Amino acid sequence: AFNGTWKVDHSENYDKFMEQLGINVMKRKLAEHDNLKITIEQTGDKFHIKESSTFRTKEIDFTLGVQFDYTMADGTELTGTWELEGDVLKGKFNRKDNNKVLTTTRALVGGELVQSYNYEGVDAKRTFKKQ
Ligand code: MYR
Repeated sequence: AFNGTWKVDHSENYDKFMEQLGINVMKRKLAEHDNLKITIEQTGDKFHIKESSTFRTKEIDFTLGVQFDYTMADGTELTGTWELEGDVLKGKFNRKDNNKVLTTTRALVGGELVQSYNYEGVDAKRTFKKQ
């Protein structure tokens, strides 16, 4: 059900979230308009993600419950896992540089893909529309 190509439509509190991550204002301004597009291909418990934005294109493979590494667009390295709880994908990642926790979820809400983010007490949300 997550399968498809999803293009970011709007974000809530994403600037504050990035600020909490320590991303400088210039990069935050660019990231607000990153035109993020993700293509999700799920086969059983395996996911193949194609990420494209004004920053980069990137392909990611992971298996539910299996730890993997991910580098954010600003270069920050994370390691963690995605798990499926009911219909919601729940991600728990640790920054490699300070070991602090970043959590994220993906859920389908009224035909849109909603991704939530939390880092050190700050929540954000990005809503994606299917292409
Ligand atoms: C994926 O499933 O797309 C790969 C793993 C994603 C890990 C969590 C992503 C957090 C991104 C935060 C963006 C911060 C702004 C640079």
